[in-house]
Amino acid sequence: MTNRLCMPWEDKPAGCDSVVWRYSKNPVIPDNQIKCSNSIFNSAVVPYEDGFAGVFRCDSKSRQLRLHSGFSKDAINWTIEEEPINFITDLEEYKSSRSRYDPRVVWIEDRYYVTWCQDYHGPTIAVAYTYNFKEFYQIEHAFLPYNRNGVLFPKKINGRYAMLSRPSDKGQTPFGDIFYSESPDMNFWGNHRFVMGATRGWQKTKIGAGAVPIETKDGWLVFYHGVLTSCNGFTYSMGAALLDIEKPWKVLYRTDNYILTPQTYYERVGDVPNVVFPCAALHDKSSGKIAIYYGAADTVVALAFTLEDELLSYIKSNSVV
Ligand code: BMA
Repeated sequence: MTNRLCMPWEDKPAGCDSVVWRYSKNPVIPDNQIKCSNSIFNSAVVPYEDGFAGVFRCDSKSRQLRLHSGFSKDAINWTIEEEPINFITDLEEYKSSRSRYDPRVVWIEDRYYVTWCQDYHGPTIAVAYTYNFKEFYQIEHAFLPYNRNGVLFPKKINGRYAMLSRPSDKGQTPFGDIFYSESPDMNFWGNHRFVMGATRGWQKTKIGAGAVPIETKDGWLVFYHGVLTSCNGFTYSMGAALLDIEKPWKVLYRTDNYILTPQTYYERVGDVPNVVFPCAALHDKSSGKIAIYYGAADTVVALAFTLEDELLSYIKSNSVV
């Protein structure tokens, strides 16, 4: 990220005692922003040229799960392409996939990489790269089915690309822990390591990495989702963890409390109620400002803010690893 990132921001409201606070004009992207969309949620944004670009999960009115690219000057008002991304690939068996969803986007070295969940005999982690958010080149899937929530680190670690992911099943997955994998070439993935598992309370059923990790003085900062099962189904909340810089499969700290949970109307009511699902974060190094993009109730995209120093001390003093 640049030192002068002109990112969305609102100061913490007076009287707010939580470490993460919501944008007052949420949601930033409504369900019907483009003609074909039933819902737009779980989407990823990054700084691009003199503004921002992103990859958006747009479920269509025929309920196909698709990815669309988009651009913005201020990361709040977005122009999203009406047509889904047509991924360029020689891999015939990947072209016909019926479902693409939950993208993450990251700049590594010389290009933007997109990871997402794609149906290939069940969900697995697909990978593509782009230079301009117009042409996207899809390469080999990172893992065998079934897997979700593939999130790349923004740089090589110990000389290798690094990714978090969450092995899953074909359905709604009543379990799930986060693992770490490495690749020398973004093609072959191995050296798999357990990072952290589902524990208790809001993160008792399963967890999954959310935004691309942010490098801080205290470790890799990871926003992740945690799921609780109630008699009414799943509730998705957000937590944060700090992972060791050199060995990111070592968890240094992890919030015992959620840092965001469904409490507003747009988080509690929608196609899937009670979901906050982080997929991206903008970070301004010089000011420590962080803007977190999350899907709300599988229907809209919302935005929340935090400050790096305040969040790091919160994580360290409210941690159960
Ligand atoms: C997960 C994924 C997400 C979704 C969440 C809540 O399994 O499918 O896309 O936001 O469930 O429905």
